[in-house]
Amino acid sequence: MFQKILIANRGEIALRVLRACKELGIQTVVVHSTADADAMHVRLADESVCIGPPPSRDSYLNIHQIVAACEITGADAVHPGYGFLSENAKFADILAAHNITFIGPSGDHIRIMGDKIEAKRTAKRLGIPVVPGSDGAVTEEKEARRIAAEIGYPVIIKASAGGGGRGMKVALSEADLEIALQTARSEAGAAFGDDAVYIEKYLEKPRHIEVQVFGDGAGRGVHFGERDCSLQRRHQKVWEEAPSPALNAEERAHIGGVCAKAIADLGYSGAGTIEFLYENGEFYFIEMNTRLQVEHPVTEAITGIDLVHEQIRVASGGGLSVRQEDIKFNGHAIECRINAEDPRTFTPSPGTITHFHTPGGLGIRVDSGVYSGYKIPPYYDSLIGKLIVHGRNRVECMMRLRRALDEFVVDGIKTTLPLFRDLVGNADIANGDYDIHWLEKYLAKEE
Ligand code: MV4
Repeated sequence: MFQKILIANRGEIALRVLRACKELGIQTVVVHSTADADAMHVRLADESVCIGPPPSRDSYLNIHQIVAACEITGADAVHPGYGFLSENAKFADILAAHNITFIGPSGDHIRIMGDKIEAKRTAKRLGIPVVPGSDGAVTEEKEARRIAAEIGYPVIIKASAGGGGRGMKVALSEADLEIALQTARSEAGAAFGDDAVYIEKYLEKPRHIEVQVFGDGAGRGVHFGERDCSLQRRHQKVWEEAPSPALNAEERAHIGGVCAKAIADLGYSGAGTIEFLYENGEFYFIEMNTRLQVEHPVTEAITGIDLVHEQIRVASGGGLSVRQEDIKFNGHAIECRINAEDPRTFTPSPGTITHFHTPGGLGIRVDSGVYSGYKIPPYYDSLIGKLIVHGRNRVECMMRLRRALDEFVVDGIKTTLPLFRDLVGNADIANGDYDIHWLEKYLAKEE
């Protein structure tokens, strides 16, 4: 087991990882920018190292400073959290070269999944169902026309170096195709320095369902069920739940089994998320994330398993603590992302939180690094906390969520809490009847 882990992140996820380390008796080091000197994770860590000024590229993204902080403190592993350097293959390689363990998959696995064409080709080879489309990059309009005619319109053109919604263009008919291909390629080249694009059938009303997987790096793979993350705005998830209201136990076991086998065959190590679009009873792979995700607590709630413990165990060579048959799904969980933003316009609202009171009681978890009197710096993303609610079934979970939202107090800044108080009373949400476009349509109507 590791002696000392350096946490290369901030906010609620730094605290989340720190808690896991404390439970496992592992010493903790945090790195922070000058803007985060008063952050909760800095106060709670055994050691802290200031690595630079507020802008992320000079601090949380500065690989040299982070490696130096490891050398100075004698940390033997790094947990990257999510965002920042968590999916940076070069960072994973540099740590390995310094004999420091990156708590995550190999640089090579990160690289494969970071290239969306390569990721899709790999998924297909491993038996994961993918969206119909081109087999690789498309450059010629003639070829694009042939593929689009074959799969049928509408089609979507995506940047291989994109992901998470960046660099996509929809063509409703052949008349749109040439422009869509040209703009997608030139935007991808400008944004990512890589103009490779690929074509897929455009699914019109899918849900976003992702499967939580783990590999032990030695040929074993397991799945922890799925999360439904269809409620998004501008590709930012707002509400996530597990299990998906759209799936039955048979579909869950089937897609989970396919994913677990793929992870085993890939020789993957650590936590991963296989993202699908789900429409008319079919799953279509879109991307794989090679990190722990913001919404991992809903999976923890329904399985009772600490996923950060598992990440640390696997990275230290101790293997997974569970076999597939030990993973049981219990009840329902919902996560609300509480952002320091206007609840209608989503404009960031940094400033001082004058009063912070979190709900409690059975089935309630709040992951947050803020406190009364904390001043939110304007330099980073606006997530200030997550409310995760568990119940024996979805109805009980929703009742508890409504009550917990009533108890939650965040004064001094605007937050997205009022949005959740509206959503929890909405009939479509109560029925689990929503797709990836539901939230944007709802917000457009409310204006
Ligand atoms: C799609 C799609 C429809 N058809 N691919 C957006 C984020 C990126 N991960 C993939 N995305 C999409 N890919 C095909 N073939 C629709 C989206 C999409 C979306 C997906 C998940 C959640 C919210 C979304 C909002 C708009 C578009």
